[in-house]
Amino acid sequence: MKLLFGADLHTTPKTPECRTDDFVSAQRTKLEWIMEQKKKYNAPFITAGDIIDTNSLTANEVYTMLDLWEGIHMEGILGNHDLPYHKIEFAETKMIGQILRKNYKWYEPNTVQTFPDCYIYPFNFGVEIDDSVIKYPDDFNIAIYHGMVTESKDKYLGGNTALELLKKNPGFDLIITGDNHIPFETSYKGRLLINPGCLTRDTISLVNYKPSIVLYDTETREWERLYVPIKDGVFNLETTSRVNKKKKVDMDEFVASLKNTKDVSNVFIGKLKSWLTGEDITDNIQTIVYDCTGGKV
Ligand SMILES: [Mn+2]
Repeated sequence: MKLLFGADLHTTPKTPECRTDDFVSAQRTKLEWIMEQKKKYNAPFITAGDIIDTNSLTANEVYTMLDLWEGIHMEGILGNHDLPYHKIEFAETKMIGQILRKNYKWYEPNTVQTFPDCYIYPFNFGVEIDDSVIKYPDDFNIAIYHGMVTESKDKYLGGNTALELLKKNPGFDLIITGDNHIPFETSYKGRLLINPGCLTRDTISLVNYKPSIVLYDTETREWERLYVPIKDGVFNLETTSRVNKKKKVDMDEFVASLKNTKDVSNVFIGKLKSWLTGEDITDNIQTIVYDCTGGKV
């Protein structure tokens, strides 16, 4: 059968500073294109996580997200961006809960997804790939994983290299990974790891990036990348320096406002919460803040 894979959609109602077009409608066009490929190849579209960019949304932004996802259906695992506080137990709270229930068939941990001629094992964010869970070793087994995997040691960003994962998990014929936004593929002894790469161009560094999804045929074991149609001239190339400057001012303002506050406890938590809604806040920072405040933020 044919399967379509993608990763790191990072759908968002917020327009990145570097984009000059209607970013929500650009994302909608992309999602509709994915739906067309599903139909064309009679294949499910399975993601390796990070289908949304952030859970910190205003009510209006929530409505925009629901419109963006209206009638769109896909399935797969959850990434760190999909999980409030990066915890799987919060998966169905907040914004993601709405999308998950309506539009995204989420593979719960410790399950096996059965397809006509293969099995897919989900490794959601926070769960390491482990081929000892394979139930039918003689069949075609696929792992789908959200965690940092790099093409080589030279490009190391933490986590594992593709070769390490393939060597550690000989039971999987195919491994699809998300989290690293750079697309690549690695094979080892006839088995393959594909990192589809991100689907959204939301920073200035991605101006020449060509987002793609993967079409895999489990009968022939052949595969190809399908490139998502994108538009030229949708970037404001002068935004980089402005964004960096703004980030510094925001941080300075935040620190200064704490100095003028007598009752630090509540105000601090409130300020921290609003600061965390900023689009430049990385997942690592969110996790650290969550852990340091005992889950209050
Ligand atoms: Mn991501």
